[in-house]
Amino acid sequence: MSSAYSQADGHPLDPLTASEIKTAISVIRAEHDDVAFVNIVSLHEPRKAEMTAWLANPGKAPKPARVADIVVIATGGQVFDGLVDLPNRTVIKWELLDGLQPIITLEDLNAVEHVCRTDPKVIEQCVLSGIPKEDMHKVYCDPWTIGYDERFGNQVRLQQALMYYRPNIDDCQYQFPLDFCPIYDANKQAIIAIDVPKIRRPLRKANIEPINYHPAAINKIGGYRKDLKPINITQPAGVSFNITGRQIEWQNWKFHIGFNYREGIVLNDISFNDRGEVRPIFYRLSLAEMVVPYGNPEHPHQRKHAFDLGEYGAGYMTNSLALGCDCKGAIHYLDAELPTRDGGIRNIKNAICIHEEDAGILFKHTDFRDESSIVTRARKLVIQQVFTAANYEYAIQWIFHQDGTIQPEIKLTGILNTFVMNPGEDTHGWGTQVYPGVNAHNHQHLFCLRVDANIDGSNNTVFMADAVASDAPVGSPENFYGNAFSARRTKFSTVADSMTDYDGSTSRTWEICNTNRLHPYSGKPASYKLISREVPGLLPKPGSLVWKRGGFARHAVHVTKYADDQLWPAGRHVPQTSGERSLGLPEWVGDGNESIENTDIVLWHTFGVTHIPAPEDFPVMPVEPITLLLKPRNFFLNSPVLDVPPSFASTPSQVAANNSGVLNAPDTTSELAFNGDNCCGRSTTSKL
Ligand SMILES: *[C@@H]1O[C@H](CO)[C@@H](O)[C@H](O)[C@H]1NC(C)=O
Ligand SMILES: *[C@@H]1O[C@H](CO)[C@@H](O)[C@H](O)[C@H]1NC(C)=O
Ligand SMILES: *[C@@H]1O[C@H](CO)[C@@H](O)[C@H](O)[C@H]1NC(C)=O
Ligand SMILES: *[C@@H]1O[C@H](CO)[C@@H](O)[C@H](O)[C@H]1NC(C)=O
Ligand SMILES: *[C@@H]1O[C@H](CO)[C@@H](O)[C@H](O)[C@H]1NC(C)=O
Ligand SMILES: *[C@@H]1O[C@H](CO)[C@@H](O)[C@H](O)[C@H]1NC(C)=O
Ligand SMILES: [Cu+2]
Repeated sequence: MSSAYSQADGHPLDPLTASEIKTAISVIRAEHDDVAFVNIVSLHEPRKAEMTAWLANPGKAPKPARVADIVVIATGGQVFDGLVDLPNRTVIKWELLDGLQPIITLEDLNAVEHVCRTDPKVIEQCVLSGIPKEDMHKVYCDPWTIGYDERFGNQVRLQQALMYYRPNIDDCQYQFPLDFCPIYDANKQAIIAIDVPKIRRPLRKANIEPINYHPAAINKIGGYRKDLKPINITQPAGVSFNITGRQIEWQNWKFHIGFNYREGIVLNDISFNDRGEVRPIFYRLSLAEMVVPYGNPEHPHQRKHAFDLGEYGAGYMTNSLALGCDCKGAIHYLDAELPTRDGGIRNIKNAICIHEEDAGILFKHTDFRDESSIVTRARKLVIQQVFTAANYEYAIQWIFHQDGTIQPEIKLTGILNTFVMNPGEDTHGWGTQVYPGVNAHNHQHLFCLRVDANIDGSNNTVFMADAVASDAPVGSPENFYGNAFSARRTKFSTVADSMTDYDGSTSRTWEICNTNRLHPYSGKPASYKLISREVPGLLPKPGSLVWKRGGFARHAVHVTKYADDQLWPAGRHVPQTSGERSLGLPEWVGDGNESIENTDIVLWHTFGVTHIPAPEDFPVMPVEPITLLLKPRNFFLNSPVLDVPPSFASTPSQVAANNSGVLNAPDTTSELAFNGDNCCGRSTTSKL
């Protein structure tokens, strides 16, 4: 029994190992012989009370048991949710789901294209579009979740096939979209309907050059730029972090790096060693959900609003990363192990990359009197994954800074979702012609960051801070000159108080505070401030399908009281939810009267971009970054980076004594760009 159980020495939040996944599947199969497809086998995270007891005393407290969270599809198409206690090899929960569809896996997606190519009705539509029926091998589809289609409900498991054509196998198919949309039933493995628009739009004529991004295509249009010299990153003494299991230590930070099929990277038990005091900051951080609503109102485009995490999984879609391409320098990788549909194991090599980067100036000051100065360089630690959601790529970076700041950053790239347009057709502003005959529809990328806060302990309170002018008029005693302003702080006492939106005009931020620990100088509570400036509102209207299904996106911030298993704000099973009764966060918010003051809380932050496509985004989009900060405020006694060795430091007395100053970390690799040509400053001798 113990031979298949290999996790004995691991951390309770480590992802399930391949052997644990296999054990879980064999336990289920032994009891249920009708399991047709494995959908999910993932760590069922330990209950927080049990977990925090263990974290506080890993030597003595009982170690939380390893439990597998399982979803399977049975031969009749029914879906079961289960839990397997791994050490005991027992099924501790088994539940038939009604009207809920589990995540669509890559294998589910891959099944659709073949069926489309051989379906007579799809072939008929291809021929009507101008594709000879012998060319069906040149027809491709990106299967998407259907969103919710009231004609079919949610008892059958569906995908919608967005259709494309490739004249040549290496052509970018997104320049040849087709105008009809087959609907695939996963249980029947057949096309059950085709949505055909009233106005037909035949395949774009190949009378203009195809646009592609592969090397042969670039060579045809003049070749690659020749004026790039190599930039080499050298780390001659290796990296400054160490890793034990999945626990990383770097520059006073310590945390555990988890991973699951759904959220991808999950960071746990994040603490900072503040001059000897290990201070907890976050219990768990993850990107918990996202939704990409499209803005074209014409049927069936309203169905395009993918929940990429809840409907496909950022872990399931994760790329295997390559040295020097996705991450540069000295890289440490972590693999991921995930179940396959038939109960095997898929290993994603290099699913997560971990590396350091130079991060410019950390701080600097020059005394203008004598040019005595100090300059200290920063570096950052990056934990990264990249996932591909059909046409689009998302690079998720969790960036740690030396000053206690955590910066989640998402880089959007990949290819626009496109639809065919007739010559001269009016897009009505719902999209942009990015290439002749190619319409890229407007859309939003709205991400939900889940912040399970633990600022100096679990009793935290959230405030909203707005920079506002004094209410007192000019000439009044309190504001005689009219210049007064301050940060107005609004405490969130209840969940309803916390449901707030972004306001750039007041530089609005949110502060997660421990009001039990006041700063000795400022008198303010120890806190982490959420600074996020790309926070578009949800554009689909209240009452719309997206508004109902993606309740988390109705506000920039929601704060709820912590509860085990409240992890995913659009619900546990997202595909084909109708939004009649919004699942996830709206359920947890309830009537909003729960107290969230000085207790264990979770902050949900929805941020992102509204993407009005442009030709520069096509055929493959240069990275667009979206970033935000979780920044310590009134947390450290003073600047927490004074002890980072400077690159250069000179004092007024050293300047007066003609002593050039102290180089603490002489940089022997930087050099003048143009030898002898003093282009960039006063000093020709320094190598700063
Ligand atoms: C697993 O077995 C142990 C030891 O027999 C028992 O104490 C524990 O309650 C069992 N766990 C479950 C979930 O049944
Ligand atoms: C920089 O890297 C390139 C390979 O990318 C290598 O050919 C070259 O020798 C390196 N240069 C130095 C100075 O290390
Ligand atoms: C990891 O690094 C930290 C400081 O960077 C050090 O205190 C700790 O002892 C190291 N741990 C291991 C296991 O090397
Ligand atoms: C949180 O506050 C409650 C109520 O005041 C208290 O009982 C509990 O011990 C506190 N928890 C922590 C971790 O400080
Ligand atoms: C919250 O509201 C519900 C009904 O609206 C009520 O039953 C409950 O007592 C209220 N709770 C608090 C803490 O006010
Ligand atoms: C410092 O150097 C300058 C010129 O290099 C010289 O004029 C000055 O006297 C020196 N000062 C001291 C204190 O040595
Ligand atoms: Cu976009």
